Amino acid sequence: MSEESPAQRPISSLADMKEYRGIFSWIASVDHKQIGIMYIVSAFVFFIVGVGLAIAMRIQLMEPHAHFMSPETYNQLFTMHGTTMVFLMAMPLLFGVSVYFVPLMIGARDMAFPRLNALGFWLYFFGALMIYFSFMAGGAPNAGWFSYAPLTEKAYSSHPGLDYWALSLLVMGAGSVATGINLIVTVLTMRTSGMTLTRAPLFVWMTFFNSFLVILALPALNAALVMILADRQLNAHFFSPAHGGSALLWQNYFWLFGHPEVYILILPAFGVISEVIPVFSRKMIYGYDFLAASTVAIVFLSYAVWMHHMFATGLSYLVLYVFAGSSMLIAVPTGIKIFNWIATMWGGSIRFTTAMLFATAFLIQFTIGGLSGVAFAAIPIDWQLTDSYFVVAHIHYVLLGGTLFAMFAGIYYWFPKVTGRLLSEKIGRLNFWLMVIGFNGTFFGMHWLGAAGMPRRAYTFLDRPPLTTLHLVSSLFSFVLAFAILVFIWNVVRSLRNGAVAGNNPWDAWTLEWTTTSPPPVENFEATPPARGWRPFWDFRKKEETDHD
Ligand code: HEM
Ligand SMILES: [Cu+2]
Repeated sequence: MSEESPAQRPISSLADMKEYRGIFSWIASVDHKQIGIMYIVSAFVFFIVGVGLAIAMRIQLMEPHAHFMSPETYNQLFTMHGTTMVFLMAMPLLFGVSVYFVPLMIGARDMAFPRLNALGFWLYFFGALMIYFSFMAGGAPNAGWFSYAPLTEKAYSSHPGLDYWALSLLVMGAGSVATGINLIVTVLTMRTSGMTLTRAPLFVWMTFFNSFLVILALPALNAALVMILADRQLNAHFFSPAHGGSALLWQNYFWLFGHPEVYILILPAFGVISEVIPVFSRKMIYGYDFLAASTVAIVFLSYAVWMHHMFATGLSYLVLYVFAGSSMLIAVPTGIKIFNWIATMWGGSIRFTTAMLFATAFLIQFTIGGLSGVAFAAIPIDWQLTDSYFVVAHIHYVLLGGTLFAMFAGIYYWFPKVTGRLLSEKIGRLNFWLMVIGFNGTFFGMHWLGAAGMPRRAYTFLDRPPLTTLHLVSSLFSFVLAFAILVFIWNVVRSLRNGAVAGNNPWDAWTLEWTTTSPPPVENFEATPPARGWRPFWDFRKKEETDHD
């Protein structure tokens, strides 16, 4: 009986991989690529949910005095939207891309601790399910994504939503620390021969530094979450002023975590941009050393700025000045990066693929978000605009116009490696332009809304000319944004089945993940080419060409 050996058939899509067949092969997996895919898919599902919550809010805010939902429902929705986008979407998406690509880019067969990797994912997964369970257990958390005390006291929020919030973030926080440690050890110990740290791709550098942020920042949150649970369940009084506790203590804990967290959400995105821009400009990255070194500066400085979230709490002038100064300082290393990316594009022969379009939009939108951030570092501006829609505009320019656009660049760039199929460039372009228009239309006007006095987290507003018009415009464009995401899903579904077969290296890129098949086999490489420079695959092929001459 003759039997075709599956190993001899060319593998050109995930469905061809017999090792990945059946649900059990996923649940029991310790393969970094399967875990990466599970992170990315789960994060995307929660992204859709988070967008759904946002659209519901935008419907409520489409006209003044609307009754689409109650004020309490609105509180739950913005809390769940912010929490979902930060903890259930952005972080796991970045972790997924990191655990998938870091081993491939350094020429390793897996992460340093594959089982710990699986543990990190499942802690995230069940933590995420737990927080959504709160909707069925009396009500979702309702105190905002940073749950300021005393709103977390039982007297203010008696249903168990906030207990679910604290417990689920704690579970996910433990998983994040595990994954952070795993990534650090992987980068330190698993690099292929010849790949010194100073030859590691910038995405690897950024993930490496980012993991230090993760393991140093999340414990501050985890500790404070334990205190919230003690306050709510055991009648402790860490954060209740009426009983000698301190509400500001929570703010200090939260932002000592929270500000590094915003860098946790952006550094891997910087890494993606640092891979995409050189490949599609056909040039070496400009200022590799500066890009890496400025990241170290960001890591240190990000622990010295947290009180800029607390300028309105009555701090002493000395504290105000110190934190205003450090917050402006952190713009410098960030500005260096923007300069380096632009210098990389300068004079290059740019190919505006969908990935490159997203990367370019990232540069512009992230700069706008960065500038409104620097504006907040000026104390009087902060006093005027804090807790207004200006903040809502700022966070979305950084997290959506920045991180998410960078991740879309990464998805269009790496999708062929993960699935073996190229995404359609035609639908990609439609996806891109709808997203740029929808995003800027929804959020740019919010700067004005904030300046006009519209407070954030308000379920309705007065019928005054600038507010009524600006809210209506924002809501209409948010539908365009949601539609853009549907177009993306259509592209993914269509391309998984009928997309062009990618081959090993569709973009003529030069990092090691492109040396292996798409999708890569279970242990990634038959044999890894040693790294002799910053562009190991490129050097390797150059050498082969000269050898043949
Ligand atoms: C379709 C896309 C999105 C729309 C239409 C949208 C809309 C909104 C709205 C209406 C609010 C509440 C404003 C308020 O009442 O204060 C909000 C808050 C927020 N959004 Fe989004 N958003 C979107 C995507 C995102 C993404 C991708 C992220 C992060 C990666 C994000 C992070 C946040 C955060 C952190 C808050 C603050 C929540 C809080 O006040 O506790 N959003 N967004
Ligand atoms: Cu901050």
